[in-house]
Amino acid sequence: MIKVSEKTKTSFFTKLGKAVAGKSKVDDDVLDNLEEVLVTSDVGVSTTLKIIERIEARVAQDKYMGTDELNTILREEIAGLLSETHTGEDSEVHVPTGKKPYVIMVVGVNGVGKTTTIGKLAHQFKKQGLKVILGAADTFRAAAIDQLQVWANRVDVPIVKQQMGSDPASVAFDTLSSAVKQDADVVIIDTAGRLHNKVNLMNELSKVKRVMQKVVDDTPHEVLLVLDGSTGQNAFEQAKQFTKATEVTSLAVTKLDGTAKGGVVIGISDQFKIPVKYIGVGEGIEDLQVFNKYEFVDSFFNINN
Ligand SMILES: Nc1nc2c(ncn2[C@@H]2O[C@H](COP(=O)(O)OP(=O)(O)O)[C@@H](O)[C@H]2O)c(=O)[nH]1
Ligand SMILES: [Mg+2]
Repeated sequence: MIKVSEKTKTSFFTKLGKAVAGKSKVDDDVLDNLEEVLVTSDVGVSTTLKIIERIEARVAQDKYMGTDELNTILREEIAGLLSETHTGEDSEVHVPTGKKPYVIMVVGVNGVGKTTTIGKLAHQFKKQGLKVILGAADTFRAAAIDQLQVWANRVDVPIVKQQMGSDPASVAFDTLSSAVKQDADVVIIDTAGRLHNKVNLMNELSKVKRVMQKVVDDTPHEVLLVLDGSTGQNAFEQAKQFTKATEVTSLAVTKLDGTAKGGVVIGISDQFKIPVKYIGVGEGIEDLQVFNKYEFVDSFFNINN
C-alpha cells in the first residue's frame, strides 16, 4: 500500500465522514459538503465541479444511495479522471525502447524538489541496471551544482558539470555528448527554474533543448515539471506558467508526505492534461514513488489501511 501521507488520508476521510455522517441518501447537502471537502483538499474548483457534476448525474438515477455507494462512485470518478490523462498507469520507472540515451529534462521553480527528485529517480533507474548520467545545468547557484553532486555520489552515478554561472545549454550539450560516448541509457538534466521572467525562462529552456538536439536529435524525450504538492494552489499557478514557457510532458508532485492536500494530484492532472508520473513522499533516496492511480485512490479513501 502506497503511503501518500497519513495526514492526507486521515484528513480527507475525516472530512468526508463528516460530509456524509448520518445521511442515508445523497442529497444537495451531502454534495455541498463533498464539494467543500474536495476544494479544501486542493483538488481545485473546476475539477471539483466536474467531479460533483458527474456524481450528480449518477445519483439522479438512484436518489436513495447510501454513503458506501457514494464512496464507491467517488473513487470510480476520481480514477476515471486520472485515466483521462493516462496518469498512474505504471507501477515502476521505465525507459521506452529505442531511445538511447533517454533524455529527461527536469524543470520547476527553485525549492520544489527538482534535484532531490533527480537523485531519487537516478537511484531507481540504476536499480534496474540502467546506466544513468546527470547533467548539472542549474548553473545559477553554486549550491545547486554541489547538491546534485551530493546526489550523484550517493547514488553512485556520473555527473557532468561546469562552473557556476556557465551556460546551462553548454552543460546539457556536454552531458549528452558524454552519455553518447559512454553508451548511457538515461540522462537527467537539472535546470534552474527562475520564473521571475517568463520570456527569459522560455528562451533559456528553448536554448537548452536546441543545443541538446545537436547531439541527439529528438531530445529531450521527456520534460518533467516538478511541483511542490504542499503549496496547493501555488502549484497550479506554477504549472500554468511552465506549460506556457515550454512543452511539459510529465509531472512529479513532491512533498506529499507533509501535507493534507494530496488532492492536488487529481486537480493538476485534470487541469493540465499531463500525467503525474511520480510523487515525492520524503527527503530520503527511496521516497519517490511511481504514481499509481489505484494505489493512490485507495490510500486517499481507505482509512483502515
Ligand atoms: N518532505 C519532503 N521534502 C522534500 C521532498 N522533495 C524534496 N524535498 C526537500 O525540499 C528541499 C528542496 O529540494 P531541492 O531538490 O533542492 O529543490 P530544487 O531547488 O527544486 O532543486 C530540500 O530540503 C529537499 O530535501 C519530498 O518529497 N518530501
Ligand atoms: Mg536544485
